[in-house]
Amino acid sequence: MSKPTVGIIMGSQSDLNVMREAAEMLNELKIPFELTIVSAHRTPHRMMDYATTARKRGLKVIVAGAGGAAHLPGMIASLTSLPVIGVPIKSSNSIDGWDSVLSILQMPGGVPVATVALNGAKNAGILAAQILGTENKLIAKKLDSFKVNLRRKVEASFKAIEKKGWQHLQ
Ligand code: RP5
Repeated sequence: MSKPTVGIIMGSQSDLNVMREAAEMLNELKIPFELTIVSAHRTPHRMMDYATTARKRGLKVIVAGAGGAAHLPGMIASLTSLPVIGVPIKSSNSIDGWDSVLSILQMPGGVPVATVALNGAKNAGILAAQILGTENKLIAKKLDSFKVNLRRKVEASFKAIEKKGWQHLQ
């Protein structure tokens, strides 16, 4: 098994239901990743250790998910120069999800976090793969076929609508 190039982390096990979509996407693309829990507030020393050793351990991208006062992605980005993709999660301590979105999105100048949509872990997995795909032709090829499949699905649905009429489709 080759070494993980993507690190998927989340603030709590309660985030896993959302974050598993990033893992499933990377699995589908056969990209080795590691997945663990790192809490900015409850395990701050572990967070520092994770971020400062990430590059040495072979990671190239970090996908970090958190909800509510979602400081994990931004703090990880403050501690490493690896690209960090932030996944805002609508968690039990979120008011309506905007708190998680804004905590991850509104980073100060100099410390970017590439923020996906609320609960957008699938897109975070795809974006991580796309970053790796800038250097890795095999990954780029798989992403190209992924996009072709997206197009084909839409084509199939508009062709079915044009042929049968929308009333006959689910
Ligand atoms: C955040 O608080 C975590 O990322 C999670 O989304 C949220 C709630 O955590 P639990 O109380 O469920 O552990 O730090």
